[in-house]
Formats: sequence, structure tokens, C-alpha cells
Amino acid sequence: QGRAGTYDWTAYQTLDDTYNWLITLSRTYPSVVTLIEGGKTYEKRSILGVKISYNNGQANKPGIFLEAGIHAREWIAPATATFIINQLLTSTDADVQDLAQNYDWYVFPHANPDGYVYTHTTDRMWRKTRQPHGTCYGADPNRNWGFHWNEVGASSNPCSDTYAGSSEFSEIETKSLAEYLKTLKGKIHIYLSFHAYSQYVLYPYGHTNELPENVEDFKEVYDATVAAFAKRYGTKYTGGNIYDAIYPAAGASVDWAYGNIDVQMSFCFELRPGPNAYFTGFRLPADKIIPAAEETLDAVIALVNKAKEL
Ligand code: ING
Ligand code: ZN
Repeated sequence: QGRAGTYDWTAYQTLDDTYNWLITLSRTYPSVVTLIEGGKTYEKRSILGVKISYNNGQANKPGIFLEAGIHAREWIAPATATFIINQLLTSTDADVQDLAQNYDWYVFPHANPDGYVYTHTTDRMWRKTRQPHGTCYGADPNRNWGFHWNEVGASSNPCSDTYAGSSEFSEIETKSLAEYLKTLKGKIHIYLSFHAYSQYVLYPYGHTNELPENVEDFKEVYDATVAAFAKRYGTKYTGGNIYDAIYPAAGASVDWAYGNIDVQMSFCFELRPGPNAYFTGFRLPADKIIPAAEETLDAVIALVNKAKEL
């Protein structure tokens, strides 16, 4: 890491820098931070995450799972995830401290490490994993989960950016993260997935316009979340159920989590910038990381606290 051992949110970090920082955290806060290997990648990297748990004698707190970076080029997503990790550990704000202490947090900033490295070395606009499929590379890891897999809004062409994969969980990244998530079945109350861009708050389903049975709860939490996104800097989020609010898309992580591990709710955030950024959407300037991440933490606080009331 360039700047004399510092790690901060004024620049986008490399995979190695973030992994080294996570390792450092586990040494700095040994009673709170546990490193987790959520699996391996096709290129044999770790999918490294942290569990943040302030025990206070309370063994089993409700869990919140946060996955970011499943799409390689959406750099603001992992940057925001690490910002949140840091705030959970260091903030003096009472709302953040409550959140840190009352939940077990499982945070994976890089669900697609091979892809992220590739966006640094070779192609800034890479989205998928890096396993070869015939003459093309990668499947879309947000179309590869085993829930209504490849029914709609996904491609069967390995060269497409939304290639669903050769079968459900054909990618070791989604397969192993799902295996890990199954070990947490019943423990995770809220599943969050961070993407970019367009400033959307999204909830299931992606494969159908039918709504989840607790859609009224989703709507209440959605309203609180959108309001919180705007509170600090006036940033406007919209959204709703995936199928209607953006487009049909089957095989996404949030739908799989909602359908398979007994979460109360799952949400996807499409972070900054807003929807009219076709050529620059994945290149949010680094000086916007902190404001984008601050308002996202505001939104997460509101989301979790509203969900708790229901
Ligand atoms: N958008 C998401 C995508 O995977 C999405 C939208 C979210 C689809 C949640 C399904 C479920 O296409 C981006 N920008 O990746
Ligand atoms: Zn994405």
C-alpha cells in the first residue's frame, strides 16, 4: 500500500491492500474481529471477510451479512463495505456503536476477487468472474446463484456480461459463498449486497414480478432507507422490487439468500453515481468515496433499525 502504511478512503484500494488491512484489523481487535475465508476463487485467491462481534456475554446475536464487489468494476461497493467495517470498529457515534454491539456482522468486501484484480491490471470495465467458458471468460456472479437460475434476464452466451454460467453455481465464488452462508442459516436476519451504479434500493424478486410475502415490511424498510440516503447530502435514491424497478434478473444473490437461508429481508443497493452516468458510472471519483460511504452507512443504520421494529 502506497502511502506509508496508511489505509484510507481517499483512494480506491487494491485487493492486496484491503486483505492486508483486514488481517491487521483481526490483530488489532482480536476479541472482536475474526477473519473468515468464505471460499476460494478460480485463480486460487481467498474470498476474505470479517466477522465483527462484540460479545458482551451475548453469544448469539442476530447476524447481518454484507457482500460487496460481486461485480468487479463497481469499485465504490467494496470501498463502502470497508468504510462500514472501519466505522463499526472505530465510530464514536451512538447509532453506529449500537449497530456494532447489537449484531454479529459478516462482511465480505470482495465477493469476486479475481475480477477485481483484473479491473486493476487489464480491463477496468470487467464485470464477471475469470473462469474460462469455452473461448470467453467468466460468468456473471449475480446470475449464477441456484434460485430460479437462468430463467430470465440472464444470457446463455459465455461471452455476454450477464452469462448465467454453465449451470447454477458453476462459479466457485458463488458456490463457496453459498456453502458458507448455509452454515449461517437462521442466524442472518438481514442480507445486503452492494453494487453500483444508479442509486437504487432493491428487494426481491428479480426472477418474477410477484412480490415477497412480507412485501409490506420491505416497503416500510425501503422508505426509511431511501430517506436516510438523502438525509446527509440530499442524494436521491429510488427503487423497489428488482423485477419492476430495474429489470428482470434471475440467479442473484439477494434472491437466493431470501429464498434459502431464512433471512427476514435482503436488499441490494446500487450506489453512486445516479442513473444518468452511462460512460462514467463505474468511475466514481475517489473524492466521492467518503460522502457516498457516509450516506450508505446512514442508510444501513435506518434499514436495520426499521427492520428491528417490524
Ligand atoms: N445491477 C444489478 C445486476 O446484477 C440487480 C441489478 C440487483 C439484479 C439485484 C438482480 C438482483 O444486474 C448491477 N449494476 O450490477
Ligand atoms: Zn453489479
